[in-house]
Amino acid sequence: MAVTRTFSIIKPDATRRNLTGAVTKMLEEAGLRVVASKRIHMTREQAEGFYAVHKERPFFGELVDFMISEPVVVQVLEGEDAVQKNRDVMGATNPADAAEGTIRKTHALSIGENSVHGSDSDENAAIEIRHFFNDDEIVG
Ligand code: IDP
Repeated sequence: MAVTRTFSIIKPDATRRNLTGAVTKMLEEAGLRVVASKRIHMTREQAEGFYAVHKERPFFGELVDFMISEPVVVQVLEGEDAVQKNRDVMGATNPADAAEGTIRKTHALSIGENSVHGSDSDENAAIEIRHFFNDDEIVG
């Protein structure tokens, strides 16, 4: 299995509750390595651009308002099959459907305030990483 990268966001509901370390620990224990990390307060433009794929969905406005409500921690994660590994440890979008031991089952508050984002493909991971990080900020 190839070592690849994925993009992660620790969302405002988690940073607000001081769970950055707890979430990162779960990512690391799943076999992912944090090779870049920064805490930012997203602008509305950044959040709308990042979630542009969802702009026709009914929850788009709510999602953007949430993502800019508090700081987030954006990270690049590296590991074998990183995209899938991260999706596995994140759990289902709705914490009510998430498996035991996943980040969302453990920490998420609702389908919207669900603690973490993770890229859904290698292609999107590359796009999302470029959205937030320069090459010299990623130290593998
Ligand atoms: P994912 O984050 O598990 O990949 P997506 O379907 O891509 O899930 O949705 C992106 C984000 O939009 C979710 O993580 C969640 O924060 C938000 N979201 C998805 N569905 C709903 C909803 O029905 N109500 C409110 N927010 C939602």
